[in-house]
Amino acid sequence: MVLKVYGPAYASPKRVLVCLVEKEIEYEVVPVDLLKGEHKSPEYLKLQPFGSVPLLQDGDYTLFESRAMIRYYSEKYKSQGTDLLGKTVEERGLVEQWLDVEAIQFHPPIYELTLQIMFNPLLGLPSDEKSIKENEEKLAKVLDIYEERLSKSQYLAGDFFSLADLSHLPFTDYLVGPIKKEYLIRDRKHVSAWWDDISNRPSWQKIRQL
Ligand SMILES: N[C@@H](CCC(=O)N[C@@H](CS)C(=O)NCC(=O)O)C(=O)O
Repeated sequence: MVLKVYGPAYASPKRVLVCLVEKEIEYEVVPVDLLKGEHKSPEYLKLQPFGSVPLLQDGDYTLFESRAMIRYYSEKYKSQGTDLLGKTVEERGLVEQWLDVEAIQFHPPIYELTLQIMFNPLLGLPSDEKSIKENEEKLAKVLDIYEERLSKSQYLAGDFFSLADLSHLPFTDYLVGPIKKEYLIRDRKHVSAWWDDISNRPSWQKIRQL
């Protein structure tokens, strides 16, 4: 049975889909319209009690939380497709470290910019300029640390592409696209080269169009 990923149009599900493409795992997508509130329906909440996408069904096995999904499939199919976890436990430790940095440091400000600049207008809500300014500044500080790190290694966890890099793809794509803050990437030489490298991977070029 082919695994199903719910909500392919949105950024967090795309984190999972790009990983499945790198790992050469077949999948089906199930559309979920957040603007119509389909993620809050009683049937959906039975499967994903927090009411967000992605949700993944692999036969009888159900997962939510996109980063849990990418860790699970990268481990389960370690020797298939691109190895996204590193070759040694030390490399794995660095992959986990930078994956956590993405989730804990990078994601909160970029998610707030996404809500304020992209989604509030779609929902007819005002954008909070103070929040935009504060989160832009927070993200700039995080990217300064990335710039330093990427001046020493080609990718975040070392000289190999990993889940740590992949996890940044969907929301950074919003940042340089509809959020219109590409300068945050382009003003930093090493971050800019890293972004060109990872965003031009065929896996991401395929998934970003969904
Ligand atoms: N930590 C969750 C976050 C998922 C998330 O924020 N999903 C967004 C779409 S990108 C969503 O469903 N937003 C609607 C909502 O939470 O009500 C994950 O990584 O899976």
